[in-house]
Amino acid sequence: MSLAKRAGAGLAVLVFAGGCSLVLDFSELETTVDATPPDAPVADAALQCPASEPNDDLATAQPIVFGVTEAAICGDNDDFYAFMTNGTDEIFIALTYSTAAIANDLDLELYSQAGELLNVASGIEGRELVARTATQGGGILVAGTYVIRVYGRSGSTAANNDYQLSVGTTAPAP
Ligand SMILES: [Ca+2]
Ligand SMILES: [Ca+2]
Repeated sequence: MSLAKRAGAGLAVLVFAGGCSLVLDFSELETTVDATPPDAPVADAALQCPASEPNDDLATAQPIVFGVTEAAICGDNDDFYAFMTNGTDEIFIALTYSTAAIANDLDLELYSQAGELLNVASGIEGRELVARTATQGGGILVAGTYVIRVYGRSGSTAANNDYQLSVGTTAPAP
């Protein structure tokens, strides 16, 4: 084979030394490549709204394991998540969301299972972080179950935003 050249949209022609050629049609392949990759951010918050419902109060907090949870606040209620810790690990909770509109700002709170508010993160930069270490956030959490609340800023019932909630024992990348 001596040469490969384009022969128009979606086509390639391979010319072989013997004089024959082969036309390859990539049109269908190119269409497939345009499809949204599976890890792309979800553009429409409504798509994620039912993902973890109902989880609208402390009592119905959805149990989660350490890792990343993707969901959305869709104007009508808060999202609550419960996790367990062993009393020795540092705990880092990071909430990331779009800042395209201030009305869709999201905030983050951490509660004890009994409902005591322990930490609040309520900035407007698209990323809220609660860290519980020996020197941050009030110290290492004692062993037990805790509840995370994700909600529209100032209790807004109009917030409509996707988010990623990361919970783990190592500090997330800045
Ligand atoms: Ca909810
Ligand atoms: Ca916020």
